[in-house]
Amino acid sequence: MKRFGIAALVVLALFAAGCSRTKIIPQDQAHMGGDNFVQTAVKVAAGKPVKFIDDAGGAPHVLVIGTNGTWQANGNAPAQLNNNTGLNISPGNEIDVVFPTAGTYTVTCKVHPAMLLTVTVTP
Ligand SMILES: [Cu+2]
Repeated sequence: MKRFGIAALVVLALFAAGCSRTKIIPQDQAHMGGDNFVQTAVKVAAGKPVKFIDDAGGAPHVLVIGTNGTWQANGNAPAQLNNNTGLNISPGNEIDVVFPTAGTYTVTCKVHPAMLLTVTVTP
């Protein structure tokens, strides 16, 4: 019985350690590394913000609506992302961007053209 108790404690401790390492990212958060989106898709309801979070060091990201580092105009997209200047986000910063209109959008980075995020905005 004592052995079982110790074994159970070990299993519990390992389980707790495993859980604390598993980070669940909310669907409306777009985390960025030095040159990538940590996850490639986010989902949000129309009128609610996507939180763009630059967790890493390195060059700032310059986010625009589009693909391959190139802005592609989309009248339904948030104004902050829908221009060729883009939204600057520096390491350590986070910026909320409200998507007012339902639809599917892609966000890329002018500095890192391989960055691609799909934003699904539900009605
Ligand atoms: Cu970037």
